[in-house]
Amino acid sequence: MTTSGHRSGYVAIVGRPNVGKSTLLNHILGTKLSIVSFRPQTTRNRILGIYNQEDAQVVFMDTPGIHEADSLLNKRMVDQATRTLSDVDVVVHLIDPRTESDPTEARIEAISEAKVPVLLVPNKVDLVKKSSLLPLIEGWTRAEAPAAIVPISALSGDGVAGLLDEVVQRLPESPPFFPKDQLTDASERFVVSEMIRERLFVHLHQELPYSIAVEIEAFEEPKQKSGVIRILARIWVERDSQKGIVIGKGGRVLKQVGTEAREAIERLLQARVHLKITVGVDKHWTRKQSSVERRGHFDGDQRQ
Ligand SMILES: Nc1nc2c(ncn2[C@@H]2O[C@H](COP(=O)(O)OP(=O)(O)OP(=O)(O)O)[C@@H](O)[C@H]2O)c(=O)[nH]1
Ligand SMILES: [Mg+2]
Repeated sequence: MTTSGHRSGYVAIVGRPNVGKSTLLNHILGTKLSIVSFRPQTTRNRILGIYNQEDAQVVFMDTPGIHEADSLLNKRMVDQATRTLSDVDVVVHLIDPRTESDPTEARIEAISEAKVPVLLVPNKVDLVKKSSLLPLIEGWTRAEAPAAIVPISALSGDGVAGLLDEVVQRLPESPPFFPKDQLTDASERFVVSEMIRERLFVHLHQELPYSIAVEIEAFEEPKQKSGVIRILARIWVERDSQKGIVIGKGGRVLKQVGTEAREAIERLLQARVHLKITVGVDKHWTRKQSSVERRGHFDGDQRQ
């Protein structure tokens, strides 16, 4: 393959929690790689998703939402997002036009100070009137001086092709960094643990999802190609009382989570899966350095 005319680069997708970063990555990839929920702070790690077209490879990095972090776990998440800003070619900054119309309040310093082109992307435009975008765009142009402004709906895909064009034209000429059929650098184990965590985010109430980590304890490939993949997962909670809630009356919650997660994992791995989930207690793990590193998959686990 000749490299002339081929562009490659790294692109960070950043913004406040819940603005639609993971939804955008999944839409671009045409597959569900990064977990999505209606709750803020769903994504905990930097998730790398590789988009390929004939003359370009874009390595997108989905990041945790940037916010005022309190707990050790949250601080670690925000740290993952802001550190990403320094190793990319382009930054895609998603904003929610409903809650971030005023850039004097919503501006994130670390993004404004990024040394690479920033594309400002008002997302969820399916939920707002077109006329409300104009003043917003004027304000943000003054505040952040973005290289371009591209309104989109990550959910419907409206505007996403235009955003991809804006991204690709700003990447340097370079051969691809990854094989052209590779989707991510995350391990199957990590992505599988995320699918389970997403279902917990959807089914558990209030603060409980934020106390949860998922660990894959065994992942057995089948002996024959058409066989069943056997996965043993453990859900970690912080307190004894949380264990019962995760299991639910008569095991109902855990059963539902398990069924839905198994279906998602089967779609992802294109194989039949047997999934067994148990629940363990690691007291106050979100406040303990070593547990946050291990249970939060910050210690390089995604790439195992
Ligand atoms: N209507 C509408 N909803 C959207 C759009 N994009 C995302 N959402 C919804 O917004 C919610 C949050 O989406 P995520 O993709 O998880 O947001 P995120 O920025 O990755 O959130 P964190 O990982 O928590 O920082 C989900 O309920 C999505 O379905 C959009 O363009 N339109
Ligand atoms: Mg996310």
